[in-house]
Amino acid sequence: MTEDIISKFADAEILLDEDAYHKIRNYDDSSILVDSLINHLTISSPEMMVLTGELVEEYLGKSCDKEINEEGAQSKLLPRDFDFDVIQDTSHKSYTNGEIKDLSSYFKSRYHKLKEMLSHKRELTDANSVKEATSLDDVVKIVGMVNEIRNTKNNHKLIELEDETGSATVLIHNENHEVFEQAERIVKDEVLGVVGGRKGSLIMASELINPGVPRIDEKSMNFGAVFLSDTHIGSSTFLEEAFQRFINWVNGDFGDEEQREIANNVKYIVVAGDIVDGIGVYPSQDKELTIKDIHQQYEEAARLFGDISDVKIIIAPGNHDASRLAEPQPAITEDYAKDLYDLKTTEFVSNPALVSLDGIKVLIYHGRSFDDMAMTVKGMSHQQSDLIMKELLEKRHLAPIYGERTPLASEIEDHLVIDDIPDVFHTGHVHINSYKRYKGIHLINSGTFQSQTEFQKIYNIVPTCAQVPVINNGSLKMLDFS
Ligand code: D5M
Ligand code: FE
Ligand code: ZN
Repeated sequence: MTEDIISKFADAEILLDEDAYHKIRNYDDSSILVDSLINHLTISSPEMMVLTGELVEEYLGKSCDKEINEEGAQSKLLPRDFDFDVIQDTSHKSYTNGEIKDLSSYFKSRYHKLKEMLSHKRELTDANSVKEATSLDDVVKIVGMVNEIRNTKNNHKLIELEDETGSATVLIHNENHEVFEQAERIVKDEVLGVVGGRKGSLIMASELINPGVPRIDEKSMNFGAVFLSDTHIGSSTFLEEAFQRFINWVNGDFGDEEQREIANNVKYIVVAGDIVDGIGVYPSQDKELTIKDIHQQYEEAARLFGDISDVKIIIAPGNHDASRLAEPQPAITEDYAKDLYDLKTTEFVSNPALVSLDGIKVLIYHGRSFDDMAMTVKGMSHQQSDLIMKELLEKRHLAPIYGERTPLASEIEDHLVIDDIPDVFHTGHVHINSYKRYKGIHLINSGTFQSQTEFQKIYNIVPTCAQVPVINNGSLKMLDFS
C-alpha cells in the first residue's frame, strides 16, 4: 500500500509531503481516499504540485466520510461540498424514557427559557413577579404560564397565569377588540407576558406579549432544497408511482427543461417524518398495509431513496416512525432502518431538530401538535397549517399544549422551545401543503405521498398528494408528481 499511495500520486503528477502521506496512510479506507483526492485535485487545482497534510485535513473536513467512496470516485468526478451541520438534535440528550415522572423540572425549563426571551421585550422591562403584582396599584407587568382559560358569562376572557411565586387571574375585556382577538389564540401551558392594571383580585390586561420572532434578513442561497414528509411507505395508500416520478425528477430523468434545471440544483432533501407507515399506530392498521413489517418498510424506503446520489437526505421521525412517540422524538434508530442508514446519502436527526444546509437554518418538526392547535384555537385547522406555524413561532414553542394528543416527554430541558430563529420552518403531519413567508421565514408544510386513508375520510381530511415544495435559490417552486 505504501508504494501504491506514492506511485498513484506520482502518476497523477502530485507530490506528497510527509504529513499528507501519513494522514492518508492512517485513513481507514486509504485507497478510496487516494482515488478521491486525485480526482478532486486534478479538477480543482490542475496546477497543484505538492499535497500537504493541511490540505488533506481540509479535504476530509469538507467532504464527509460517506462521500469518499468507490462509487463517488467513479461516477462523480468531484464530490459535492456539503456544508451540513446539525445545530440542535435531542437524540442523545434524552434523560428519560419519555414516561411521566417529574414534570416540574420540564415546566421550569420551559418557563425560564421563555421568560428570558420575554424579559428582553421593551414592554416587559422590570416585570414584577406575580406575588408582587397582587399588591401593586399602578401598572402591572407579569410573565407567567397559562394554567387555565375560561370565558365569563358576559364573554370576557379569564386567564389563570402562574409563575414561581403564585398565580394571578387576568381579565381580557371583549371590548378591547385587538387584545381580545389575540387572547383567542392563547393556549394552555404557553408562557405569556401581560401588561395591565390591578382591579381587586383581577389584573385587567391592556397588552398581551408573546416571546415573538423578529423579522430576519434574507440569506443568499445558491442551491435547491426539497421538502418532503409523510411518504408513508408500506401503506396500501402510498403513491409509489408518483414517488418514483419524484425520484426520477431528482435524478434528472423527469420533467420539463425548467424542472430538470431545478433538479440539477438540488443538494438537500429534508424528510419531516412519517417516512414509513409503521405498524400498530392505530387499530386495525395492518388491513391498510402492503408491508406489514416495519424493518421491511424501511428496507423499501432505502430501495426507493437509494436511487438518489450526490444529494444529502436528512430524515427526522414522525408519529408513524420507529422512535418513541413522546416528543422530542430521538432519531429513527439503525436497528430498524439499517439499509437506510447504509445509504451514503442519509443523515438522521430527532424530531424536532435544527439543521444548517449551507448556512440556511431549517427547523424540522413533524407537526403532531397541529392536531391540538387545530382542535383548540378558533380559526385554526389542518388546512391552514401556516397559521399554526406562525402562531407557534410567536409563542416560541412547537407544542405548547400539554396533555392532549401530543405526548411530551418530561425531560429536564424543554427541547420544544424554539431557541433559535430558523430561515425555514418545515413541518408535515397534516398531509396538506402550505407555504407562507412570515417575517422572512419560509413556512413550509410538505404535504404527503399517501392518498386519503379511511381515518382521514372520517375526519374529512383531504390530502394534497405528491406536491413537492422546493426552495430553489431562495424561492419556492411547487412540483406536481401526481
Ligand atoms: O396523520 C394524518 C392526518 O390525520 C393528518 O391530517 C393529521 C390527522 N390526524 C392524525 N391523528 C389525529 C388525531 N389524533 N386527531 C386528529 N387528527 C389526526 P398521520 O400522523 O399521518 O396519521
Ligand atoms: Fe403522516
Ligand atoms: Zn403524522
